Amino acid sequence: MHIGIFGLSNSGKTTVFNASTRGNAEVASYVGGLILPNIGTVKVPDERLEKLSKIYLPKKTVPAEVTYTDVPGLTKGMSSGNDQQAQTQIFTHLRNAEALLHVVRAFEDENVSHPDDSVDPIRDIDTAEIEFMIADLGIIEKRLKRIDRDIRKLSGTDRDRVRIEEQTLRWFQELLESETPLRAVEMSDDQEKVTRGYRFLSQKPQLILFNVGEENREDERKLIEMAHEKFQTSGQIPGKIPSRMASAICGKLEMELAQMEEEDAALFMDDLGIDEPGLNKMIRLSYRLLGVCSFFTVGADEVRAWTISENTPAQKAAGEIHSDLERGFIRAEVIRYQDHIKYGSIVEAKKRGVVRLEGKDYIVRDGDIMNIRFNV
Ligand SMILES: Nc1nc2c(ncn2[C@@H]2O[C@H](COP(=O)(O)OP(=O)(O)OP(=O)(O)O)[C@@H](O)[C@H]2O)c(=O)[nH]1
Ligand SMILES: [Mg+2]
Repeated sequence: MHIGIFGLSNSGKTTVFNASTRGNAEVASYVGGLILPNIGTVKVPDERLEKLSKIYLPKKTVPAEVTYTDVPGLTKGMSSGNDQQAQTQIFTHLRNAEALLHVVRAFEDENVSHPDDSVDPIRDIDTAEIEFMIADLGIIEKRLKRIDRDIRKLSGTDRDRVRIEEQTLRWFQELLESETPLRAVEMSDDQEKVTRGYRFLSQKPQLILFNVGEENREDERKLIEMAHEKFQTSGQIPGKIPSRMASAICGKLEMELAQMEEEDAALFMDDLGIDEPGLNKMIRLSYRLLGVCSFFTVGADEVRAWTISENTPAQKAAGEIHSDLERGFIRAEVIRYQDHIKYGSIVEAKKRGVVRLEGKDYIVRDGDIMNIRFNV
């Protein structure tokens, strides 16, 4: 599970990266013309896991994880100027990510320069989106130049496949030329299959994260609403995987919070009138953006969150724990998290009849607590 952080230079990417990974990277560095990104793994905060842990007092509590990659920012004219090579490298790192976190500057600070010389978050979202669309177009044009020759060389189903690829790419080309990002369109399975390998940037799910200053924290809501309106981002809609979401944090404040001891941080948040760091929400949203959810296993040894794609059947989910559990799957004992909390223990929950036995095709839901019965 891998998320790429991008944005214009000085938008606060490394600040957000450091706060979430509790790291101290200075800048994503260039070494001999090569970009070395900062890579860090983050535990997904989940109060359900904490509550289960308080019930079981296990030796180990293992949360779900997400990996973030922080690359240098885009600068003005990068796609055409001398920095073209740098941009190609940055985009290659981003293409390898499953979803993107777009850090957008919304803080004022005259000591921090902006590549466009003024703070204008909505404009910056457009700027980055256009760079993505230009890059995607470039890839498509290059491929289309040679695709006829390939089609002539091929026959049968291979030729059919490349024909579908060609049609899909021509359609994408039209969309991009009319400034429609590819994440906005619905594709057939065939179209998806023949274009998957391109890993287009404008197709990746995206979380827009406004980095607001301490002095304009109250602008958060306004910015998010603007993004909802202008970029059709959505909040968390149950049962639906959104392709673009918007949220906000105050990077500088989060950085300070991340460096404090837990108790001091709690006091500090009390003063600010917030009940959890903004980063937690950001991490949860980006986890969700990946189209994944968590189920739990519980016991005296370990209470653990497991990451699965939404709509995963029980047998396949069991394979996430161990391949033997998938191979020898018999049934899954399943209890909803809320029921477990309500009745305090599985034994009590069983008495109340809320522990169900499910077969291999049962679609696991976010927050299910599972015990897999298997035989190998
Ligand atoms: N005032 C203020 N400054 C911030 C905030 N977030 C980041 N900064 C400052 O902005 C500057 C750039 O922050 P970085 O996190 O390095 O930005 P970046 O996006 O990683 O920059 P590049 O990697 O060069 O693209 C630093 O001096 C930060 O201290 C904020 O919320 N408020
Ligand atoms: Mg940086």
